[in-house]
Amino acid sequence: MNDLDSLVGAAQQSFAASGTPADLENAKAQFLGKSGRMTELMKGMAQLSPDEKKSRGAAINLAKQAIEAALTARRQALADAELNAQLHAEALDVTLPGRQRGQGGLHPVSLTLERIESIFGSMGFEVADGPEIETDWFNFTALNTPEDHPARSMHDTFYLEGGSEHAPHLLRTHTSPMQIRHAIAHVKRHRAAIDAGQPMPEIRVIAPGRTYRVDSDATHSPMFHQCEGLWIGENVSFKDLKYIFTAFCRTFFETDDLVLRFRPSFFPFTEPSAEIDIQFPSGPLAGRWLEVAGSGQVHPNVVRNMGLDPERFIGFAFGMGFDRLTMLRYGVNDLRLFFDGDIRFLSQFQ
Ligand code: 2NL
Repeated sequence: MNDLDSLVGAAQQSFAASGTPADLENAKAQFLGKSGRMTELMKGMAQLSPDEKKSRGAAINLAKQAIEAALTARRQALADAELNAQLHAEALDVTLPGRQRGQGGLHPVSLTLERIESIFGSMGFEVADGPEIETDWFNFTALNTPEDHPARSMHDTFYLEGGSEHAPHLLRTHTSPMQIRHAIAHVKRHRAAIDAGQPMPEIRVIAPGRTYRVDSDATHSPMFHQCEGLWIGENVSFKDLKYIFTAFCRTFFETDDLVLRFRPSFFPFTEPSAEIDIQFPSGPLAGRWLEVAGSGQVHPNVVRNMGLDPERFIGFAFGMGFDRLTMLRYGVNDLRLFFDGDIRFLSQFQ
């Protein structure tokens, strides 16, 4: 092996041993640089004869080309390795499933609300909406509730600052005020026809929503959900109430032989009044009377506060808490579970 072959071999070895582009450039300097070994060989040519120069020059050139080719190949190999390492490090598996966003769903009490609206909607009831902050006229006075009634005390009702001495503001204690507002607007729209003795389209409305009372324990929450219903016309009687409410309960609980009981009671806004109890024919609650609603024929004073003559217009109303209906339907025994916001509990109702 001559000196040029061993130089080429040394360069190839040195390039192969260079693990990074910087190492490789250092190795290159040793062989091809200004004071590198190739330059040394060229200098050695000075003493040669013209013929020797010619053949030696050609041999050196071949050796130089071989070293440059080895350098280029190694540069390419290092660049490829770097690119591969980068591609590997930044690898994306496009076949992996995406990160799902939670589906979300309705709260069980909202599911009940939708059921109530749909069932009463199918029986021709509109859905009223209205403010949660009320004046005491809409919440109490219009509903024939006397000034000294215990429900009006600060013990039972959340009063708010603002309002006036004659119209204090409060958090509504039932959803009746929405029905009063709905009835007054309805009567206003049909005032001319009513006064002319023509028929008025009946008031048939439900009012679902949040209500507030100063009360908090295992079975009472200061905020709870209520749905009231109101049907006023010239020929509406207690038997319509019994029919409507029976149909509602049987549809709501999907139990055709559910039994209802109307038990005499008292409310300031109805006369006569009745509690409504239900009884399941079978299942874990069979044989027990469960109170689900209050009801009655709308008191003449309340009919008058709607702008109607109680001698001509008559009707019924009812009110029920639907947190309790939700508990009964799903077999939940603690009201607080609905308001704790534990997703493990709430997600079971989807
Ligand atoms: C109960 C009792 C009841 C009403 C609510 C009502 C509404 C108007 C006129 C007359 Cl606008 N009455 N609502 C009537 C009877 C009972 O609720 O225990 N609710 C949970």
